[in-house]
Amino acid sequence: LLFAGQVLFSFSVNAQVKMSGNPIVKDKFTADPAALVDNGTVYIYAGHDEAPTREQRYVMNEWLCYSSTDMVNWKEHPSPLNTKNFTWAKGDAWASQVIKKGNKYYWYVAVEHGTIHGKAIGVAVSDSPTGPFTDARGSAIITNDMTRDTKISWDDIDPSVFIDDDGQAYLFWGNTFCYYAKLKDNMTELDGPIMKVNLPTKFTEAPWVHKRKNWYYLSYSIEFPEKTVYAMSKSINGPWEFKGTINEIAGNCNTNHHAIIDFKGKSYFVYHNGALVPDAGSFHRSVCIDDLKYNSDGTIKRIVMTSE
Ligand code: FUB
Repeated sequence: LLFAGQVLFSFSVNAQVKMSGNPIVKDKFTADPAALVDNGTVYIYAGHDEAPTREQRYVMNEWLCYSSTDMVNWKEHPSPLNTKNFTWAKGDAWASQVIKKGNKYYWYVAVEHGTIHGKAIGVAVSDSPTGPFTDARGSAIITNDMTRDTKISWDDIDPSVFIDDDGQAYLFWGNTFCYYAKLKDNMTELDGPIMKVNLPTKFTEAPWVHKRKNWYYLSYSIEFPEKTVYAMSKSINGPWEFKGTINEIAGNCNTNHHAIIDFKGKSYFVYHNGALVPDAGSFHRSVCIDDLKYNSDGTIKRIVMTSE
């Protein structure tokens, strides 16, 4: 017996499936997408919303990985990372991002710390974009610090990593406040102090940093339900000028976590919404992809969310 809208498991791990539209994964709930382009392939890394369909809470134990060479046919890989891979963590496979440096792939994740109250950020490493990944440090790179800015224990979430043209890597993250710090060449240690991004708007969470034609873009979620907005700067250190909304509230879902990539001459906005099972709400999310287009001055046109 199926609940209305319950997802059927219709294909197996590693299957090559032709997805005919959004959401790109239809056999399970996927959230907080990050995207990586590597050697002519797009990899999507997502959290797995595992709560029973009627439960309105996050149950997230593992991250998932999908790849495509044409943005239409997606291959599911065996889950390359689980909160259990971080012995110091006690659960919550929240938002993450994978980046390549040299021949290694670094996966930054937010999890619940086992002994320090609150969320923390860890990093795993692999020789392959599909894993297996192992904890790169044996400890968190960022832990909750009640003295830093907020009195909340979940402000160290949503890591987003960016490598500038000169090879310097930066880690951005946050909830309520957006933080950033330089990373050392080994990608596993901070290189200098944690800084706060001065943004012209309120910030909720989900920063994503990318660069195009000498402009830095910082896109992020605001308000609840969330919409995705962005600011631009000529420097990674700001000042950031607010430019507007990229994506409206992704219907039927409180959050709107996103990634922005270029692939084979086009730009894409990767995000999640609650469209797969319309009455399942904010804890049963699904990754979608739509075209992202720039104006001639570098500003971003609003996303048109589609089911295509
Ligand atoms: O998936 C858990 C949290 O929900 C993420 O960390 C946020 O970005 C929001 O999508």
